[in-house]
Amino acid sequence: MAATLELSHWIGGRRQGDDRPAESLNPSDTRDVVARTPDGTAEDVDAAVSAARAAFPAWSEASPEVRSDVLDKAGSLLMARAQEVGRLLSREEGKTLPEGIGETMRAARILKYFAGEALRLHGQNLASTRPGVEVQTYRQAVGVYGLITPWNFPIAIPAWKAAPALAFGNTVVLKPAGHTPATAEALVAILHEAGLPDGVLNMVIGRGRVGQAMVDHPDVDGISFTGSQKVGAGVAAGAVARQARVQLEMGGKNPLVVLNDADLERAVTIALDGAFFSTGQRCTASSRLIVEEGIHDTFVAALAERVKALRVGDALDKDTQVGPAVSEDQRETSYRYIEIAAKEGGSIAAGGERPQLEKPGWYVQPTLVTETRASMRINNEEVFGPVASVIRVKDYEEALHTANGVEFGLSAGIATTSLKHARDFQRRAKAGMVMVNLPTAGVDYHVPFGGIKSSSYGPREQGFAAAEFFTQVKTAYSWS
Ligand code: UN1
Repeated sequence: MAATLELSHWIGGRRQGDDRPAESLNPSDTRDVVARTPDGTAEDVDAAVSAARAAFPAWSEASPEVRSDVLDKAGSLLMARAQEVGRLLSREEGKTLPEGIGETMRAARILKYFAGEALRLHGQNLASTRPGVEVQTYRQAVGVYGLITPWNFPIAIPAWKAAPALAFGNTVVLKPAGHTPATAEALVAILHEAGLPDGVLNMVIGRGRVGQAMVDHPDVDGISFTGSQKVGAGVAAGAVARQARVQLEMGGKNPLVVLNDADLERAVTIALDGAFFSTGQRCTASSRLIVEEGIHDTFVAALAERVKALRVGDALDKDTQVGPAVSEDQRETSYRYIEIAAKEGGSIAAGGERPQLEKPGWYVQPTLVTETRASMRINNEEVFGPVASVIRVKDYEEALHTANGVEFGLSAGIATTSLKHARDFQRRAKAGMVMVNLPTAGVDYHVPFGGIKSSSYGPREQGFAAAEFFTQVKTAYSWS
């Protein structure tokens, strides 16, 4: 068994906190303790915010080249260690090794992308309505950002929040998810190794009270949060009450519409990927498969066969296609929803049972529930596991209506060979991201990410959109 890591907070460029009452376990084999960690307090957050505040003037006034170089170097270091860090990620989070390495590479590329963006921060020059007057807009660093990140993308999400914050001259306090502190720590350590000045990026490990202390701290200027809707609502309320900036990414109940004219093989492949890869633990997962009558039975039969063939196992085993759920809680949530769906009239076309594996881990058999109705709980509440449901519809209009009929609106997909329907769906799907003949999950890192309705709140993340949240605009007038 691999060694247990002894983690600390990072405050003011140093590791601090050697009382370690908490631990993160390997979900593939719960006898393996991945890391022991401190359990952060409001005092730790206060120390981290002070360090971030003290580091802000020099960092925000440094040449963008300084910030660009650090991010670029960190990206290169992370790429060079993608195997090792990806392995740690898979051991701690439970996604398969290729998924863990892939996510690590994605984080590295995000660092490099924002290394470029640091140099491209720009404003506008406008003619004033008054002759002789010039108007310019600038984007400037805001101050200290608090980042609250989830366990399901334990390195990519910290990277895609921290990289733009740092690129544009802000300083940061990061609270990584309790299940995956070691992976986030690897990122923080690499950024320091790349030359990040002390105090520019701090990390406090702990439970909800750490996040709450960040949300309530008068010296934190903005909060970026990815997690559940319930926690997100409290984060927003707390931040807005003291007029801090806030950005939330929450759940999804993402539809994949399959029309009669779809390429069957393509539709099955994207449904399988969207619903079950990364153990279905993606807010962009295709959890509702909305299938037109004419192709329904063929599609369901083909997909069920592929779902049954998925090999569930230890994330680090090379034959594994679906790793375990991250925790016992997440595993039980999947089985609870499978039971609710069956009680409400759904039928289990694949999975449903508990896999019998030798290792003690939080395994879930990928499950496909068919004959469901749009009003059922399985079609309205986020499961966050390898569970997808099928809704049969009579035509495209009913499919679109069903796709849009939930409170979430993150990603929406359609499998079709009809240009007319693809274009119409792009226009009318109520979602922040629309995918044609592609899985709803698995997005690019250099374009805006985010949803509408209950899925997101505040400016978009990633790509050129990240500057909206991580800078503030100044409008300068001059006459001479
Ligand atoms: C992806 O689908 O590639 O928490 C990313 C999540 C999302 C990220 C999904 N914020 O699942």
